[in-house]
Amino acid sequence: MDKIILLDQCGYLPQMEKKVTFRTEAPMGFRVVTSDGRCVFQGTASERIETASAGETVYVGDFSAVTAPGRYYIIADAGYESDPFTIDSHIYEEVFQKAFSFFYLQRCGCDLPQRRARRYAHKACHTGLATVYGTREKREVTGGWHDAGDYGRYIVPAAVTVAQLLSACEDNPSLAALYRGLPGSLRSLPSDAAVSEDDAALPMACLEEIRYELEWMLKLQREDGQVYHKATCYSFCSFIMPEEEQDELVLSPVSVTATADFAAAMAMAVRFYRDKDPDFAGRLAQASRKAYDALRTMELPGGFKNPPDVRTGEYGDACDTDERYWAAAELYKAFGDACYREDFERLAAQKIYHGYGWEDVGSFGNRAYLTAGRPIDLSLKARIESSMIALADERLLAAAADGYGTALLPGEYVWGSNMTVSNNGIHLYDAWRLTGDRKYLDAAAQQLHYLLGRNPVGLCYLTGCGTDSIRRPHHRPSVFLGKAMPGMLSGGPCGRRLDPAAKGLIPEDFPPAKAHADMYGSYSTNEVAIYWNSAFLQLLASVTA
Ligand code: G3I
Ligand code: 9MR
Ligand code: ZN
Repeated sequence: MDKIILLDQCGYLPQMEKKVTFRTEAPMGFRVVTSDGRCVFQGTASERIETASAGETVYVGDFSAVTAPGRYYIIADAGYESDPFTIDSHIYEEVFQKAFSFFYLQRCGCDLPQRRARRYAHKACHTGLATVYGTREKREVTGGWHDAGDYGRYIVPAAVTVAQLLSACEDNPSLAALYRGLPGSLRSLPSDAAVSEDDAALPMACLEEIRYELEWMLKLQREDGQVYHKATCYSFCSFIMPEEEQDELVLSPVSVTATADFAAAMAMAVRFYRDKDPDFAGRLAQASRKAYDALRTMELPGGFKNPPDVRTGEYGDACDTDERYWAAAELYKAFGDACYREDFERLAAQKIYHGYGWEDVGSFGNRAYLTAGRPIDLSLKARIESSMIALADERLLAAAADGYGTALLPGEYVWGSNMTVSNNGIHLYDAWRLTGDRKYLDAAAQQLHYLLGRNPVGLCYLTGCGTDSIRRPHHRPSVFLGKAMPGMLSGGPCGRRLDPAAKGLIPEDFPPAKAHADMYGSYSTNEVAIYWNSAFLQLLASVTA
């Protein structure tokens, strides 16, 4: 039976707004009760919200007045009980730790020893040379993180993931500093980067993990500066462990989006590594500028398309202007050359772009320009800010019309909808930073609560967290080992049936926010991906900062 009371299964920080959804026919009285049965709050869920995305009318209650740390649950007057939850100022530390650990466990090209990876230990995978598509040239491209439930490694999502993880560290350095990696991981820090007192506030272990991806990305840049789109096999393998995928690796052709995103992510990374490792930062800077120079003469209209015999993820994107926009802003911030500023201002004069996802990356550009710390055009600054606030205002309206607080409209439940939920939260957070208006921060936090349990499916979408979370994600090691790796965000409901499992299991007329199948086969609703986890982590870090 469907759950009647929906809330964040992980819990709330004491000062957070706390809303709860009741799937009842009428307003519902409820009590917040401690685990030993003491009632600490009594209220009525009286706000009636017709929620189109879930095909339901629900009632919403508010227990923000409960702020004392503790373990609680909710009892409705009609007798229904909620999942238990915790109120505590440290509640999200473990969530952050788990979701960040995912990146270590996705590492490609190195042994994951048992003392660190436990059940998910495996031997080095994908260590063979890759063939440059259509040639006999071979290149060494080991390293990086597997993209998702498959073992491909793709530059476009990699760049976005790096940018979001760095943003998470920047927005909430003290949360990020608590990440110490998996058991034993500090031992693998380079000796000159040993954690000292001074470094206590710096997310060393996070930066070490992100560097693992950056080192791989550097290998995908061609001598002329252009960047290969991806390193994968020709097709997806079956549900096997990564080192068992022994098919030939192929480097798909270069693309504009890969080259631009690469330039941007490298430029962004420079400022995080400059003090800790100037040589590495220098390599990043050089690679970034070289990619940007190459980009000036690159034109591949229509975006990247898989060669006929390559059947792995495409990450095709017909519009590459927002990627150029992000690169120009990020290089201006990192290096200060007037040409980068001119490029950005020329593109921004035509359109202000937004987006923190693999396909739309404009928001990274806006952030970089606004925080460049260098001369910028003040009237353009004002236009970017008001465009960001207008976007957040649209999202605020959508969230208010949804009984679960999500800022998605019914038509927006696409493949990876949980990424969009996360990124909507970040747009709302951006508006909070610009205006100081608490309503944006509260709405941003609602996006987090939706992901962690206050949703129409009634599951915590992050594996291994909460009382009732995703158990059968489309993720090869999890399927092979029969146990969901912890800390992974499921892609989330998808309004269209885009895989055989979803077609077979989800009725055609099911409402979009419920169109999810916690089944291994459902890659369009229940896969995982590095850029979904990074979106989640950036949202988590920002709203709890
Ligand atoms: O862009 C259109 C939009 O205009 C339209 O309104 C909307 C309506 O459905 O669809 C949008 O296109 C969607 C596109 O993503 C952009 O969001 C497509 O329907 C949807 O099929 C497509 O899904 C992508 C999927 O690959 C299939 O290509 C996901 O975003 C993307 O995250 C996913 O990525 C895969 C990799 O290919 C392989 N590795 C796993 C990874 C995660 O599943
Ligand atoms: O595992 C693959 C997943 O990462 C992709 O998102 C998905 C869509 O491209 O494809 C999955 O692989 C399936 C393939 O497309 C068809 N044969 C079965 C594969 C595993 O379910
Ligand atoms: Zn691998």
